[in-house]
Amino acid sequence: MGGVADRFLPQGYESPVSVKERIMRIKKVKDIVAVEFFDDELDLIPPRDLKALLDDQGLKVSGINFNTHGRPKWQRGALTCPDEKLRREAIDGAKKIIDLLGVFECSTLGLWLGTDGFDYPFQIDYGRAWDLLLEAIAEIADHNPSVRISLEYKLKEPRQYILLGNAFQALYLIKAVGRKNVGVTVDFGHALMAKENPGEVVSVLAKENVLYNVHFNDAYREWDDDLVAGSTNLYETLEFLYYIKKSGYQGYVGFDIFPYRMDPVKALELCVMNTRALESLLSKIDLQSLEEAQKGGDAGLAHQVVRKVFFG
Ligand SMILES: [Mn+2]
Repeated sequence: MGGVADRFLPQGYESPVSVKERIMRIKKVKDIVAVEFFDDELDLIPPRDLKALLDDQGLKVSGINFNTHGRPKWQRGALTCPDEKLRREAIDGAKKIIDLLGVFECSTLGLWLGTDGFDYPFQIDYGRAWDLLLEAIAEIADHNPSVRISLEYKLKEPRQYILLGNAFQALYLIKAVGRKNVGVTVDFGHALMAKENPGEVVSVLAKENVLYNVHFNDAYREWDDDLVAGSTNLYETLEFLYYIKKSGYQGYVGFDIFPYRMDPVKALELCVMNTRALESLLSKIDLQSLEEAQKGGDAGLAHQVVRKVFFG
């Protein structure tokens, strides 16, 4: 919502934008009911002041994410940091956000662990790293079992390999840790990047009751492009939304985008317009014919059913 930067223009594509101005920008977009943010926003504004600003605009908080990637002390890992003192600070930092969620009437802590991973062969002992990760997630989950811990996987970046790189590594962690309040944030672009089919992932995670949050965007697959949702890969996007709906998912669909060279309000408006238009296309699919085609595993028949919503 403003001041977006990348490594080629680290000072940002526009001057930094205040929290209040960013909230006002969000409010300009119809149908946006909630915001999700990283905890470092709270370095700029006290929690109660931020809550008041959001209340003034009628916006809820869908989740707060713990920023471990933007703090140099955790460059070699946060929950798996080899320095036990810094690792303890990371676990306690997550718990501190959990304790703050009540202020925002929010029950979801997002964990995207961008630095918990490795860059080179032989750099870390994978078994030890996974033990540390499992122990840390268990401790964070047990801190308040009524808070949902939503793990956002991503194949790479900033690390060359992130430990939680795909949906099934996340699902393995959830099964191994055995806590009822740990689930997954599926980011459409992260799924593409991991060579996953986003619709399949949503379907399986929902079946396991661990689909906690959805980040909707688009990408060309090689990278986490964070493009406007519904702008690039239409069939797979339509299928993604189909399985979100079919699974009975009751959570938020959030837009996680980086509109570097685009007006952020316009980009967010386009996300909403595309989502609404895709929902309307979904309602036009002949579900009975689709299910018949799927029973036989016939791609030709299935495609014939779905293509009609695009081509009539
Ligand atoms: Mn995301």
